Amino acid sequence: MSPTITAFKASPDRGRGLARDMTVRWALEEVGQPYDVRLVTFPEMKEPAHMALQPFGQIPTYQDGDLTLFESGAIVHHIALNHPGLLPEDADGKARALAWMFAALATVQPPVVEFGMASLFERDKPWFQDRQPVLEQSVRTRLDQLSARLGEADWLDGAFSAGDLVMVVVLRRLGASGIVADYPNLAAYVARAEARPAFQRAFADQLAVFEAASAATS
Ligand code: GTB
Repeated sequence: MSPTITAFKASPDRGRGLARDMTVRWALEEVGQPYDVRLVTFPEMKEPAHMALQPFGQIPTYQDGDLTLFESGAIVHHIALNHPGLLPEDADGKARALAWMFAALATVQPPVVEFGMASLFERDKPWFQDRQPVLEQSVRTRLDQLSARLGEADWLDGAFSAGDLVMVVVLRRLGASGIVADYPNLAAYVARAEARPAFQRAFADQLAVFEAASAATS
């Protein structure tokens, strides 16, 4: 039996691969695990059947046999632990890759999301002009530090790992802002990750879902 994940029936990101099912799709593609996708609407995500899988009424979820998981980071970690390809063989390397996953989600992502949400939803607010540079600086502080750590390396800690996968997912959310382009090594890091065949397959699959939903409503 293949695992089943959930994704937006019509993603608000218009197929740019920014919704979190992309993280899980990419991880599954990296390890060569086929999977099924169950598409859900926003109202369906708030119904009891989905809330039983995801207590916050969100996508993605992951079901494999008796196991149900939510939180994209936990799902990627589970996939990485159970298939070769996304974690180093040695215990210390595994622990460091996990640290990078946490760093992506707990240290880099918060300012990235706050900046993005303000750009989307607060442009007409009186505080926007004062607050946005502060939020942007918080993002740049983290990117300065990440850029310094990455240096000229291809990946954050040796071979490509789940830590890189999750970090790139977070950095991609800055795409429209152009901020990553100010950091040539980070821009190259994201491009290197996006060129991976597994990323390309995952991206194409989620885009096909969005295009089908658009065709159905036009
Ligand atoms: N921490 C959870 C995880 O990593 O799994 C976060 C999951 C999450 O935020 N899910 C979002 C969701 O289901 C979709 S991905 N939202 C519906 C709701 O809360 O009611 C976040 C997302 C949404 C849209 C864009 N976009 O349009 O660019 C990007 C990212």
